[in-house]
Amino acid sequence: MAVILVTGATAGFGRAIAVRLVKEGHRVIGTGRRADRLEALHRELGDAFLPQVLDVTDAGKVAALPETLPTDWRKVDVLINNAGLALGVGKAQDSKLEDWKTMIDTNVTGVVEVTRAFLPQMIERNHGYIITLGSIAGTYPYVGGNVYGATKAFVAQFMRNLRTDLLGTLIRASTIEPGLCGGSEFSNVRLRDNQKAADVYKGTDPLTPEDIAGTVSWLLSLPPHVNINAIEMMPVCQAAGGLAVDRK
Ligand code: NDP
Ligand code: 8X3
Repeated sequence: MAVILVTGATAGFGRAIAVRLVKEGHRVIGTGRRADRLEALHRELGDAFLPQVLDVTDAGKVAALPETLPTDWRKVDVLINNAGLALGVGKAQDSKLEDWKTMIDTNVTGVVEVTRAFLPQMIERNHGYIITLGSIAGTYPYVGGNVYGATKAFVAQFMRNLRTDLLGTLIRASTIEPGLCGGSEFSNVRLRDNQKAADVYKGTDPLTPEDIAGTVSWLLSLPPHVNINAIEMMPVCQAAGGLAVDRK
């Protein structure tokens, strides 16, 4: 059974992943900014869950995390870079620069810094698995996807390059790229409006956080010589859109 660090375990995918992996017998370190949510999860899951308040945009705290973990939690076998967010659905010309910076700080710099913090111990042990949440938005452009999609394209290429650098080691690296997924706070955060967020999923049968947790669980069940580079997953009710044409 593994020690697994899940960033962004206070809601949505991260929470579902933590719950599933603890139920499967793993020990899970769950991070996020909301201490009350982490404490509630600790009460629910017991001592197989270690809550760690962490803002992934706090570079100093991220770098210090491996050494500040309790000694019997320090050998992290699996890192799941899940914390992330989208802010806004406006076109580039209508978007707020501050929102763009927050997405880059969280989805790009946060992922890079957390990964860099845990790589040395994985290299030292020649053992480990890094799984990062990308998105279909990193592959398919859509109106309002601008910087969010670009951060997820970064994640996809970062993970491909990481995998290349790790060739010759036993460390694995995978990206999960989901499409429309309900049951998380993603759209509430993005739209800053709970009614509009609920409307995003009206009439659809979207993926669920449990579907993502199941995918993580499947990845972890594979034999150690198998590396899944990337998984793109959508609900049956979604498909990649066609190319846009402006007709006068
Ligand atoms: P949620 O909003 O439900 O959860 C996001 C999690 O990220 C929360 O636990 C939040 O914790 C954490 N987080 C955000 N910012 C920070 C930060 N600065 N420091 C630490 N933690 C942070 O979203 P989802 O579960 O839906 O999304 C999880 C991941 O999956 C994201 O990377 C998202 O981009 C990606 N994704 C989501 C899809 C969807 O449709 N839902 C589809 C494809 C990809 P807290 O606020 O407590 O810090
Ligand atoms: C979330 C999926 O389509 O809203 O990454 O960008 S989408």
